[in-house]
Amino acid sequence: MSSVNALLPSLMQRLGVTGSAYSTGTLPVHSPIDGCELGRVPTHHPHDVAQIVDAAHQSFLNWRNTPAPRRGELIRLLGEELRASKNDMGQLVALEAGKILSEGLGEVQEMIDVCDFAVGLSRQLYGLTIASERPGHRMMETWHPLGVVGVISAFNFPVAVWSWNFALAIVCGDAVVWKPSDKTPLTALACRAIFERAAKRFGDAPTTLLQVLIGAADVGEALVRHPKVALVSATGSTRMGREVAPIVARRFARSLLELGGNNAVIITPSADLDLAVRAILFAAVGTAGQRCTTTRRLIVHRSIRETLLERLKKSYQALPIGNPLTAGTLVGPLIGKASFDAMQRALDQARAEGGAVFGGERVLQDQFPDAYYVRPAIVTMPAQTDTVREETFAPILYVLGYDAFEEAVAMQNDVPQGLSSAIFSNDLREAEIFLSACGSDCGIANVNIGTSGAEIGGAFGGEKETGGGRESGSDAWRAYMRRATNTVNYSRELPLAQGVRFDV
Ligand code: UN1
Repeated sequence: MSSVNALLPSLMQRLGVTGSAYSTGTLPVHSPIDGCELGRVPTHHPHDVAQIVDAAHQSFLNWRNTPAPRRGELIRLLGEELRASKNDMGQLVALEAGKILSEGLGEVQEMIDVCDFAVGLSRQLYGLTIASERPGHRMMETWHPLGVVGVISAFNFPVAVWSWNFALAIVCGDAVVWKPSDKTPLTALACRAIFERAAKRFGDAPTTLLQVLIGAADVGEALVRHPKVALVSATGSTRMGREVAPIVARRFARSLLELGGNNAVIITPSADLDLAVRAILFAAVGTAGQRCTTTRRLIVHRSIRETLLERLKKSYQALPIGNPLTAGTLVGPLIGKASFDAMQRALDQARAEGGAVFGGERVLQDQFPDAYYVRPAIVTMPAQTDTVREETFAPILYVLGYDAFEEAVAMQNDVPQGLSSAIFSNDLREAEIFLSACGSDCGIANVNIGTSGAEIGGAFGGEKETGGGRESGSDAWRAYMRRATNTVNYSRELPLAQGVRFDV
């Protein structure tokens, strides 16, 4: 037993997951920290899905009649349970996804924050009243629970992204079937156990409000195809989204997609470079480059490119890379070998396209022969080539130069993805243009902060190949409800709209 999986049993016990739940199955779960096997989780088969969705639908039929503020109470209790489990859950995220502890804890905090947000929302799910053109009539919009929500989440935010969907869906009166990444089923089992504690304290929540589907893509596909799944909220690669979206569209259900990003930071001549360097480091190498908001491109004014590059390279050389559970580590492992191979392939392609690669090599191989630690890479590119325009889920930062500001904005937008973006500038005009209609085309556009680490209060998501969905804060709740337009006639006449006469 490695020192990593020795931590697991007591952690899982405190979180409320019994040993058999992760030791008696066929799906092996490995820790990216040292490659050790953490457990073997029982999996579902695609033909189990129909029954699971039917059970969720039964819960929905019942739950939709519970008043929304009372539904909020369940999420308030979930927030309390998450607070009590924050340390353990943060550690489990670190063990299973390889995040440094501070980021594991941050992810749990993100869950707590969205619970608080959803509790407030549970008293604010309101629609408009609209002036009717007819005398003695009133029009209004009402928002009703939608049905069963299928949540498909990725390994890199194994619990926070689920909670964005779950907390909102539950206060909106829906039931959830969750298919976590098959790389991170343990954190999903722990979330379920935590939720079950909240549900027990709540008293009368339907038992199948949350069901966890463990398995490979075929199980996810069965979920996506099921006619009773009213909304499919899927987070992951653009390739996955391309498969999911047409299936959901064919049955006229809804999808909420949060797919790939290729996030850029523009560094202008007036930028505060101290601030910029710190922000770039967190966004480019944090989570070992495995956030969908990771900074993948730097578009730097040529007058400061060399200065910035030198500072970045110096910082990159000093990065503490290693076991994410060790205090002081800032860069943990990649999720696995396939990620490492994809990174090396991208670096080779970048070289072939004229790029100069700094870093990017595997490190700590002697200490961790079965895990994949890399030195984050900086790649100076002559132009925005095909490789730069692709999202590689690894810490590669492509550096491009610009002369005219319009050129920088055009370059930022000239990629297929549209998730997050940022500008570092103390020039008000540049900053405002970047945020304007002719500026960044992304769902997230920031000034003097990096591309990653968004708060939950804003709507999260992006345009183009990022899929167009918005999750988490703002009015993202509307995706989890259906809207009805109601016209009420309180007169004794029956006037028709548009002045139509139909006298019988
Ligand atoms: C993701 O990588 O899928 O803004 C989500 C951020 C986090 C969420 C990332 N709050 O980086």
